[in-house]
Amino acid sequence: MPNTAHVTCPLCEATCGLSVTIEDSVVTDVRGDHDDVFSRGFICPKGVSLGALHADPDRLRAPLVKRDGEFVEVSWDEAFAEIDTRLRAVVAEHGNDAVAMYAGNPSIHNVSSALYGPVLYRAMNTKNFYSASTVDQMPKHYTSGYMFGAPLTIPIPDVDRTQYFLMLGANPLVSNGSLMTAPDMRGRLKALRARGGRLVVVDPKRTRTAELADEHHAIRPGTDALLLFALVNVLFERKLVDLGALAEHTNGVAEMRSLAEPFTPEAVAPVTGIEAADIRRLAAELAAAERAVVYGRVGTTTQEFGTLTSWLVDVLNVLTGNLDRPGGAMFPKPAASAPASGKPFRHGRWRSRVRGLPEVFGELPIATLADEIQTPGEGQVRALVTVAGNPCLSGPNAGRLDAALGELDFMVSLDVYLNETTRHADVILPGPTPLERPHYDLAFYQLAVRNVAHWTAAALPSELPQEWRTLLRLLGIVTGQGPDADIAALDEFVAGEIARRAGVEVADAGDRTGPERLVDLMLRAGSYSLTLADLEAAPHGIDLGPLTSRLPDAVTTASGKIELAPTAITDDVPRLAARLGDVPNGQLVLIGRRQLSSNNSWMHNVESLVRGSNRCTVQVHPADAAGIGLVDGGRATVSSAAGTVELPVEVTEVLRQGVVSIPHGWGHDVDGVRTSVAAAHAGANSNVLTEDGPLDAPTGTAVLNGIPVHLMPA
Ligand SMILES: Nc1nc2c(c(=O)[nH]1)N[C@H]1C(S)=C(S)[C@@H](COP(=O)(O)OP(=O)(O)OC[C@H]3O[C@@H](n4cnc5c(=O)[nH]c(N)nc54)[C@H](O)[C@@H]3O)O[C@H]1N2
Ligand SMILES: Nc1nc2c(c(=O)[nH]1)N[C@H]1C(S)=C(S)[C@@H](COP(=O)(O)OP(=O)(O)OC[C@H]3O[C@@H](n4cnc5c(=O)[nH]c(N)nc54)[C@H](O)[C@@H]3O)O[C@H]1N2
Ligand code: SF4
Ligand SMILES: [Mo]
Repeated sequence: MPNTAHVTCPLCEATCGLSVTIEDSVVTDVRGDHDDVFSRGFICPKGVSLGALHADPDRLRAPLVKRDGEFVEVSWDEAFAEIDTRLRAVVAEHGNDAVAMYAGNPSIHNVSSALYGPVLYRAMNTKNFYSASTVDQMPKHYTSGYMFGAPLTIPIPDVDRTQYFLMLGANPLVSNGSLMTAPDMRGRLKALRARGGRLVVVDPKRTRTAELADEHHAIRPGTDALLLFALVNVLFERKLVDLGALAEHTNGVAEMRSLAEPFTPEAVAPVTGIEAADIRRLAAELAAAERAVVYGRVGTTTQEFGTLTSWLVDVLNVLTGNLDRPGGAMFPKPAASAPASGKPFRHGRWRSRVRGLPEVFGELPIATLADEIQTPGEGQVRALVTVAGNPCLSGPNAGRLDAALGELDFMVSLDVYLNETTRHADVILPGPTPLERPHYDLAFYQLAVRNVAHWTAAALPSELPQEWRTLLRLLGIVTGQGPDADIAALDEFVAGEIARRAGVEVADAGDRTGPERLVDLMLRAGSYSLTLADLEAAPHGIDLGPLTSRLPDAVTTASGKIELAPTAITDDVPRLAARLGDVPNGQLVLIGRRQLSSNNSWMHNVESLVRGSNRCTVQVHPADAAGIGLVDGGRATVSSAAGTVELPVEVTEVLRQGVVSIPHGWGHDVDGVRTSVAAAHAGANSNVLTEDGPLDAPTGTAVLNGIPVHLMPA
């Protein structure tokens, strides 16, 4: 008899509910769950392929240890014994900072690593903690920390009730939304327009989202902060600033007025490529809309002025009175959340050894990991632990990082594949696939456009240990208890800590263990006093209603008020002001793009996902192509200050002239990997072209968009 499991898809931020049909332990069908309270049947090609991912013969099913340069399958005990000996040797000789850790994107989409990873990272007590955040959303954590008091106090567009949506550097029709958990963004944006609302997209490319919009502005890459500052300037100039109920909760309005003064529409127009008249009109429309929201995503955070852009997005939401009100930018109230520290946010508690870059939110920029590995001296990084990350494809100046990983004394990877990064490891510890593990989307319900909760039990039994067990075994090694520490005792300790901070009793969770117990405790401590049993009784999820106003409680700054102009942010304004007058000079610049059937670097080994449009090409505007002698379907050599790649050309007028686009996450044609499908659809690694020198100054986030490049026919 087939049975149907109702699961939350953990692959991207949309958290779709899926119905998975299983016959004799084989997945025979995956479709959108029409009864899911949030996604109502929506699904994308990646969700459909969860069964194929599970069945992938290349996926790792036993630990691997490298012996004489070749990986061999070993028992779990042997793998941990190897780690115990070699990792402890590095620490004994060189200290804790000699061990770096890198947490990749899927580690936050996985309830095991989301809850138990941080316990390991803290116990390692190294300055060298890195993650995908500094090639992604770190500017948003930083600005949220300084404006609202905590790095996870991130305002989310209330897309279902807004009447005016100004969206920059995001393509949710392809990405399915980010820092805005909302399944079926096409449906939601169409509904916005159907109720008479307006969607304005700012993107150097006419994306699928831009196609759907009322208005699209093809901005010059990297100049969003100038555009947003000009909108602020017009709001003050035309006396359109109206904080409404926010006024009594906000500091810094006068500072904003003077900071915005130099950034007139006329001053920024030639730099951004957006007409002054359009900027004035956009500001007036934004102010006039009954309910409006400004939102920026990865195109605005992974660029030279990521922090200033993230900041100005929320400054505009406050100055127009749209923060914390329905239809504006609101703070979700998740059912389960990690108890906050209570201390006001600050950064720079330590600095990187080589470049002196400040710590932000507990980590250092991934752009400087190669420096730390390759620069000799006290504190040099000699060992690395990666958890669900592929920085050799996802990090800036990837050619250099790849070489640096080859120079380590010891490396351990928790990963499901032997790929471009994990090939450098000495030990690879595999984990279960999404269908073999329980799931609760701790991170993304905190960023969702509705308050919802859905618990997923493992749909299939796992042949591999759950990753929380693997992480606790590593914790045992790191804390000197050896490779066979008492996992149950360590888990008891972790649960005790969570319960203490949340103000509940461990015993309340009964005889549950692992993530089940932690989620149960966090639900009990949460705003709705739910239990895991409540969620287990609701296979299609529980809808906790639309977002609600949360001021003043949500704001935890030292003043208790929203800080519009904290110096930790405004100190970077002179760097931006220096760009006024910086008009295009004919230099081509590179931006990235996401593809519907892709998931950063790692789902290219599923045959159904690498067919058709999912191709790694360099897109070039027809006028630029003609000037260089490139033809559609031909090949181009693309070079930057960091490196050179060669790939097929796609000539398309959807790009702004002067801008070329290459998707990231490709370049699977390296030696020693075990991903046969991906290798046959290798593509080129766009991060060979991105640099690790220039950064978003406040946060050290890599500049992945707006890279100067040269193209030539290959
Ligand atoms: N040029 C450019 N570069 C970019 C971006 C861009 O837009 N342009 N985007 C950036 C962004 S936003 C991000 S988030 C990063 C992502 O950067 P990373 O997180 O470094 O890379 P991913 O491609 O997500 O790699 C995920 C790894 O986790 C493994 N994995 C998948 N599922 C699991 C699991 O359940 N358990 C374990 N242990 N391993 C698992 C995969 O095999 C893969 O090795 O890339 C960034 N890089
Ligand atoms: N199908 C699919 N979905 C994904 C992923 C995936 O790889 N594939 N990755 C997931 C991850 S990790 C993340 S972080 C999210 C990201 O989610 P989104 O931010 O929605 O992702 P992108 O599609 O990269 O959209 C970024 C847009 O920024 C534009 N852009 C580039 N430079 C600039 C600039 O300087 N200014 C402006 N205004 N725009 C610019 C690009 O043209 C692009 O359209 O997607 C997630 N969802
Ligand atoms: S949109 Fe995201 S969550 Fe939904 S099915 Fe696709 S990958 Fe899964
Ligand atoms: Mo990301």
